[in-house]
Amino acid sequence: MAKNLVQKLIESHLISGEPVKGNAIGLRIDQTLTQDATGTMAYLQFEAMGIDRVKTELSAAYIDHNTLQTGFENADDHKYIQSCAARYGLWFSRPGNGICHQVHLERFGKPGKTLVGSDSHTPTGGGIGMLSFGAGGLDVACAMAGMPYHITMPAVVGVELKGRLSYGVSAKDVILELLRRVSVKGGVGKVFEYRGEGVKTLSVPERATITNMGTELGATSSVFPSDDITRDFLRREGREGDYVPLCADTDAEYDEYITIDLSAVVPLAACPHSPDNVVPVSELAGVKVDQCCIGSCTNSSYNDLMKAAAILKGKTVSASVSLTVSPGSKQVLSLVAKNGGLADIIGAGARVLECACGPCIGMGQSPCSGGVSLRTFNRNFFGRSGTRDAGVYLVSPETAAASALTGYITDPRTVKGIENIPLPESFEPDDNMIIPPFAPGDAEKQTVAKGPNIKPFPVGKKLEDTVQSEVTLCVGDNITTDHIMPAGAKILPYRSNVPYLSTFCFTVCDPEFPKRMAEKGTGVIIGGSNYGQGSSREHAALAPLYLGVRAVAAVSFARIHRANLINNGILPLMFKNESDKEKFSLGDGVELPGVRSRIAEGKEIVIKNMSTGESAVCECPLSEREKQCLLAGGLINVIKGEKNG
Ligand code: MIC
Ligand code: SF4
Repeated sequence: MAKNLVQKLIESHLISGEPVKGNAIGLRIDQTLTQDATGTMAYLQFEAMGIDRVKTELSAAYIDHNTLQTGFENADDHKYIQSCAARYGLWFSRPGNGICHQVHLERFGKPGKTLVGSDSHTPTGGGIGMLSFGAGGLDVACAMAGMPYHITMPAVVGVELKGRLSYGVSAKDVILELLRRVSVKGGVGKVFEYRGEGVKTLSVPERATITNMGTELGATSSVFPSDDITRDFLRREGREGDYVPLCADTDAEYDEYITIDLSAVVPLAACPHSPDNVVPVSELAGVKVDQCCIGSCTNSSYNDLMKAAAILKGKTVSASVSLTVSPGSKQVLSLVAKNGGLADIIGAGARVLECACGPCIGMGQSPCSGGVSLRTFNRNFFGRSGTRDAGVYLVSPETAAASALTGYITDPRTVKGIENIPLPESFEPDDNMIIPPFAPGDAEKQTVAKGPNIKPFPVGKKLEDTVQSEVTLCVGDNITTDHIMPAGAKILPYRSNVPYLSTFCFTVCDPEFPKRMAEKGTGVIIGGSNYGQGSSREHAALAPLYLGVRAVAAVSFARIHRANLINNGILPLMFKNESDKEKFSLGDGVELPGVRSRIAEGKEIVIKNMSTGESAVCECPLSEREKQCLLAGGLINVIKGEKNG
């Protein structure tokens, strides 16, 4: 039978389950990556498993998020991660070397391999034909320990690309077009596989922009075929040997079909506060801009920056705009410097930041009060920029650069000079900022360095037969992990200190939540649809666990967050009738009678409202493995139980 590329990649890595849509499957994982904001927890969990050395083909640890060091905390985390890499056989990418997804694509990613990363944008690897997933730290720790990665067999969407992009239109506009059509929840349970003639017109960095931001669709992953363009990219990276051709069979079938005519795509922008709130840039023309930020794992490649440089060349950034540029990697920055782009960027008055996530995760550069910020990033969730009343628009580098010059949102098709920037003949790779794994024998002699801010992670307790609790928070649809566990320069240094971090939990929605939880010691959260969208940060489950959250009852869940809740023993319950959500208000006493046996038997769960006498029926579809996790109070308890006999 003819197969699509996703089916082929899954079948070549299948360890358990039938690869039929909706089934629980386990996949062999070839590579892992972590970044520093989620890495500390992942390595603490890996250490708790008592494994001597990573069991993957390749595991890499990156420092790219928490690079603003206003105290000892981030520096201590970097040191801890570096020492774990040395001790357990990982590659270590030093701070300054770049954003994990960009560097992984440049130096380590291989077509046909599987990759799990403790960052939701890990599907960037799909740009070179990898099957790559974002996951919570514990799932990455398990993959490092050689365990399979468990997902629900996804539906595969065949995205047929036709034609080629017109002048001033970029790959960013393609994924924004998809977000406009599909929405931030339209991709849940699906992998987007790109195909068709238009694929050949896109370079690897352009493909990676699309697979990177496929995460905002809620998708499990996104993937492009591996073809001559992939080979050419790898050759320029000095890695042609890593190339393998991969594509779908000619008459392969898909669960869904989407067609995008690249020549009909126009410059687009996602308006505040959601990546799917997309309109043509031309409709926003004339909106006054305060800040433009070019960078992030979505748009910080050599070509992205050189295109921006071509627009900025010989001009000056508008007096009312602050323009920042953060290159994706040391490789990008070096080449842009060598080829004159950096001089044009600096000459125009841009503020050049280090090769890191930077403003994308609120590590500095918060916009002014009520400001309009145009960012080439992938997320514009409420409050993420660090300025609550700022309006963040997601755009292409061309739109950001053009607008930075005029001071108003500007359609890049109206500016001249966006040359077709070719890829450099060689990316001139230099891995001097990547420390290779220590050899067995040497690795065991390395000691792990744990600073005082690194505290043990919380562990759940065995699920009791009846849970008695109280509604401690009611929230609406599309709650992001940035609502649950905000990031930013002030809070991120505490990613290794869950007790302290938890004092910020949900404060974006309700400043009293942590205090209320501390008083009650137990709680149930009532949510809407697509609860937990966005980041893979396990902290959005760890902090609620620490505070005593027992269950989240919502209309639906985002994939990674649901997995993180289960891994940490928090029940993800789905209202059978959406309107039942209205039966619960803040402060209502609730009871989940017989919940332990009902979970074990795969039955529906009833939530009784003890204050009003009403009740709601919830579904909680679980694989066998997930059931065990919830019954034991989390995956760590299951693993420990298995080890002890
Ligand atoms: C993000 O873009 O939100 C992050 C920061 O990269 C997160 C990871 C984290 O919260 O540390 C992600 O996307 O998973
Ligand atoms: Fe970093 Fe932003 Fe990419 Fe997350 S989305 S990995 S914060 S650049």
